[in-house]
Amino acid sequence: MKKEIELEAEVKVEICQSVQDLQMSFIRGSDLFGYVGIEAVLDQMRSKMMKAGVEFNIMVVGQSGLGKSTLVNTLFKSKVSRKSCTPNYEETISKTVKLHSVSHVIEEKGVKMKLTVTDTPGFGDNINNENCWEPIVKYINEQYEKYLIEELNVNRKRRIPDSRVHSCIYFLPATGHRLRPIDIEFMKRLGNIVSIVPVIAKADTLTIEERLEFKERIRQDLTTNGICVYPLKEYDEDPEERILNNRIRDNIPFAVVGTDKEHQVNGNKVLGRKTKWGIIEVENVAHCEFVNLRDLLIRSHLQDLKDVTHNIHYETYRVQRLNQSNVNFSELGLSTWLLENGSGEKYESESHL
Ligand SMILES: Nc1nc2c(ncn2[C@@H]2O[C@H](COP(=O)(O)OP(=O)(O)OP(=O)(O)O)[C@@H](O)[C@H]2O)c(=O)[nH]1
Ligand SMILES: [Mg+2]
Repeated sequence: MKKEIELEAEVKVEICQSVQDLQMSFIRGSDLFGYVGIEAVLDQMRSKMMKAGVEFNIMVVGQSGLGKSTLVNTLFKSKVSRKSCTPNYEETISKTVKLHSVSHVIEEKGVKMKLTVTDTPGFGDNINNENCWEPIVKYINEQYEKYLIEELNVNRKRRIPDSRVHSCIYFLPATGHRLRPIDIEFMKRLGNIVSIVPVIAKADTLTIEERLEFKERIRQDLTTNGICVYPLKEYDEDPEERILNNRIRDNIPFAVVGTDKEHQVNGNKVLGRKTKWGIIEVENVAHCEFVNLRDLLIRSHLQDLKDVTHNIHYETYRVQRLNQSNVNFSELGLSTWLLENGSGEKYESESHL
């Protein structure tokens, strides 16, 4: 109650300062003679949201052969969209050679989500891996640029299509040692432009102790090298969120296992990797942390990831871009032209709608 009165006083001062000669009176719910229905705004927002749907874009990045493409398939074949995709057991995953996006529209309880996952070619195959982050950084910035151009357009669309990367899953090899210089360099660059969620790839190759110790060492290395990974402490909005996010921060990087195969376990079909000594169940929290990753991305932090992308990363890009070019329409035209005609590359995308 005390807090409420303080808050009310604060709001009054703020409003009166900003709007002079304004008389304000505050009526609390309990003082009302009847029900006005303010809370119904939540239903209105829900209904609008259900109609509009949600767009969410994930990107997978890391050294070649760590299981990025496999994990993309795992995401689509796991509970996220099991119903909406037809498993193709014949298909084998081959080496990814170019940036490639796959979209699925997933519907649950009337809410539609267009989930797009961008798979990237792995780095580390060349003798010289200098600047191997450049194509990824370029792709991420190009999506900001596309959004910016739409936003600045005189006849802009009511809903700007959003291809910005909301989350970048960064794959670390399960070496059991420490972060490698190449991962440090890569993540340092990415951390400034996108929300990174680091994961330990092929975690089935580590024992429980090795996994725990490796995770601890990675957390130390991330801190000592000043690498920004999601969720960042400075963006926690309240103590409640801080507690939730601290739990995630204490648990990253998630040790994941990927597969695109289903097996029978106790009469149930489960996504897993069949080995000589048994089946590693991808969606079993006792076996690996794939579910923790999926829950973070979809169940608990999807909206926050979108907000951070829009309010922090895109905003930084927008300010830099407008300052540097002092945007005028002729330049805008040029940028549009560059994007449409390929400032170089065109990326492949595929939709399963
Ligand atoms: N043990 C184990 N093997 C995995 C796992 N995930 C994928 N693999 C295997 O690792 C190999 C490479 O997997 P990909 O998904 O093609 O790896 P990638 O990171 O996409 O590779 P590039 O496209 O070259 O960058 C395949 O043989 C997979 O079956 C995992 O979690 N554990
Ligand atoms: Mg691949």
